[in-house]
This record gives sequence, structure tokens and C-alpha cells, in this order.
Amino acid sequence: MAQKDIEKIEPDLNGSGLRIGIVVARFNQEVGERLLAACTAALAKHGVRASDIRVVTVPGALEVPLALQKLANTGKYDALIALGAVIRGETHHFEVVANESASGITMVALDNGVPIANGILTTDDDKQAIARVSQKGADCALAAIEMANLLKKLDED
Ligand code: INI
Repeated sequence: MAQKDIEKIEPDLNGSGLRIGIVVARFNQEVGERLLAACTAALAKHGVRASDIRVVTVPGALEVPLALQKLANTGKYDALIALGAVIRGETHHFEVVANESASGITMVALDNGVPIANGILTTDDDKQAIARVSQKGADCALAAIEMANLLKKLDED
């Protein structure tokens, strides 16, 4: 058997027609806004229409999973994106906020079968967070598009 004979689903980064829900934590507001700008710019670049994007904000990273769950339950979205920042320098319970937020996000994705790109940055300080916003926002857009298209293809099988 040659490897070329094995069917492989290649990443599909065409976002046209995809509906994307985004939840942004406001706790570190400037970081959240910059993540959102980078993310929506990348979604647009890959063909997602502005009218197919819904953005909601929540107080902090701990509230993100519940808002994602509400969006997932509507059945309207092909993928969801979580954006925010948990910054060690500003909190003594950094690990709790970071870990609970991340595990809640994973739980919502697995419970609902909806892909969620996790763009909650965890950094030591503001400077590190700002340095990562552009890449992280764009990466989340691409992960959401790729996973939405992958799940659609797997559903067709
Ligand atoms: N929320 C964040 O999004 N980032 C943080 O760094 C953070 N800190 O520092 O504690 C944070 N805390 C708030 C938390 O997410 C909830 O909003 C709050 O506990 C109310 O439930």
C-alpha cells in the first residue's frame, strides 16, 4: 500500500459561508480589543463575512465558557473563538483563573461538538500579552475556520 493511496483531508482555510461566534473577556480590556481586531481581520482575509460574525463580551476569563455554551446551544455557529488574557502579575490566583477557563472552554467544545479556538493568553505581564496579540488573534481565526471545515467534511463521510 502506497501512502499516496490513503485519503487525507487537507486543511481548508476558506471561511466563506462560515458563521463564527466570538467571546471576548474584558478583564484586560486593551489586550482583548487587540486580540479581537487581529482575529476579525484574519477572518475577513479568509472570506468570513462580517454579517456572519457575532461578538459578545464578558467580564473575565472565568465567564467565557458559559457564554460559549450559550452560543453553542443556539446551533447557529460553525465555530467559536474565545479571546482574553490572564496575566500573572495582576493576580494571585492566576493558575485557578487560567486553568478553570481553559478546562471550561474544552468542556464546552467536547460537550457540544463545536470547535472552539482558545485565544485566552496566559502571560507573566502586560508587555508579553501585547507582544502576542496579533499572532494569537490570527491563529485563532485560522484554527476556527480549519476546524469548522474539517467537522463539516467529517459529517459528510
Ligand atoms: N479574568 C481575566 O480574564 N484575566 C485575569 O487576569 C483575571 N485575574 O487577574 O484575576 C481575571 N479575573 C476575573 C475572573 O475571570 C472573573 O471575571 C471573576 O472572578 C468574576 O467571576
